[in-house]
Amino acid sequence: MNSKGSGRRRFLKDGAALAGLTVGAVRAASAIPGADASELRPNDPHAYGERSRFEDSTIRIGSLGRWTGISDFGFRTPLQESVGVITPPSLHYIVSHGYDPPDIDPRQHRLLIHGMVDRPLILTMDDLGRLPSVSRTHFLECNANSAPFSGPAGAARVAPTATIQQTHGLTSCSEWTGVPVSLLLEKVGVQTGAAWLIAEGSEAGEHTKSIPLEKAMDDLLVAYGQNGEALRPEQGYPLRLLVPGWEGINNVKWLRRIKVVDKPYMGMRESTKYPSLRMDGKARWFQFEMGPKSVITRPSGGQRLTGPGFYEITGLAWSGAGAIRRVEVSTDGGRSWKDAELQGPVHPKAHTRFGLGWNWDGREAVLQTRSTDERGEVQPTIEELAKIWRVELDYFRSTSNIVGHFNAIQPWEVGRDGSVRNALF
Ligand SMILES: Nc1nc2c(c(=O)[nH]1)N[C@H]1C(S)=C(S)[C@@H](COP(=O)(O)O)O[C@H]1N2
Ligand SMILES: [Mo]
Repeated sequence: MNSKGSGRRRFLKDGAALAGLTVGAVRAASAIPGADASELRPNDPHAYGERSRFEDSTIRIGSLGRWTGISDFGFRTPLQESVGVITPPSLHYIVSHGYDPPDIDPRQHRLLIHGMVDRPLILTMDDLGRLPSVSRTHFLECNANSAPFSGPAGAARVAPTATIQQTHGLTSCSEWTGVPVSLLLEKVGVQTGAAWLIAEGSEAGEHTKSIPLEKAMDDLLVAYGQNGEALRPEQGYPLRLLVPGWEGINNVKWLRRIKVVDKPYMGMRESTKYPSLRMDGKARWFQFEMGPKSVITRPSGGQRLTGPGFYEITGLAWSGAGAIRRVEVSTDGGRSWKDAELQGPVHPKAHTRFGLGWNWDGREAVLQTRSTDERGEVQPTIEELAKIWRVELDYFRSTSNIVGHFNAIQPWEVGRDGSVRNALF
């Protein structure tokens, strides 16, 4: 860390290295030999690998998937088949508010950083590639993940037959590679009085989000890499903002502009869509950080145990506050709990795989987990969540608002026939 930090400072002091990165000094896209797309993608099935024809998991659930534009809640990670903590890019969930991914040529793409800064910058992808990079493992989660009512594309209330892909599939975890936003902000020179960033995407709808400067200086990245390759178009190719641990909406895809300002913009996301309305008519505003959460991925809803005997109960835990410290498993509906084993390394603000051996005796059982993060916060039951929200328990079961930040403990009920059902709703 330290050596990296001082290296970065050296790099910044070396003015010559960044001399080209100023407004007006944008270089023409460099001539890459063979940069024609057809030449870059030879027609050879082994040139870019495919999985075995026996593997068929996808992010598409039945006929869901198109509401407006590409998705809005349609494409969810099949967590029931997940192993380890990394989501393959092709199985990353997608939420885009009404627009297909723009077809961006990285040689034409620019990132503008301006507003309350001394030296505004326009960066090419090449410029970004010359800066010191970091790679960090972080989850992304839509704030609507696990909402009891999953909206038009989810077409209804979460049913007892729902799979984990339906209930929890709006989260994925990747190793992201990019440049710390703090480095870029140091370079442009943030003026006194500045307190927020406004980040803007390149799609026709210009998705825009306000983010506090303090968070930006802490751990934001502009990311161009995802699990060892360039971002997928659906994930924001060629550049996205990564806002570790905060609700998905902040992670602006197809990022083209960061404006440094003194106040948040009360845009559509800040004012109408993202505050959650409560039963008493009040609303929760500016919630950013995702709370501690965990879920058993195997066995989970829709799966079937093939007979009594040994099974490893395994799943994922994560928290926007930092690292997961503890995951407890109950096989009796929450009466007793045992500590699961965490698979290391445990990355902060990342999916963390846990496991616990279990001998199923063939009788009905209710399996559930609860996680604790490094801040000591414990994942709530649905009853506790209702108290935190100051709503009746029934609110979660009856509302047709999308309940954001729903991180209640998820029970799965194992029947005598080995079938597994959602026991929360
Ligand atoms: N430009 C842009 N960025 C966006 C969105 C969008 O519609 N446009 N959707 C946001 C929402 S609501 C979520 S949950 C995440 C989803 O990221 P993913 O599609 O890579 O999983 O992207 C966020 N960034
Ligand atoms: Mo989202």
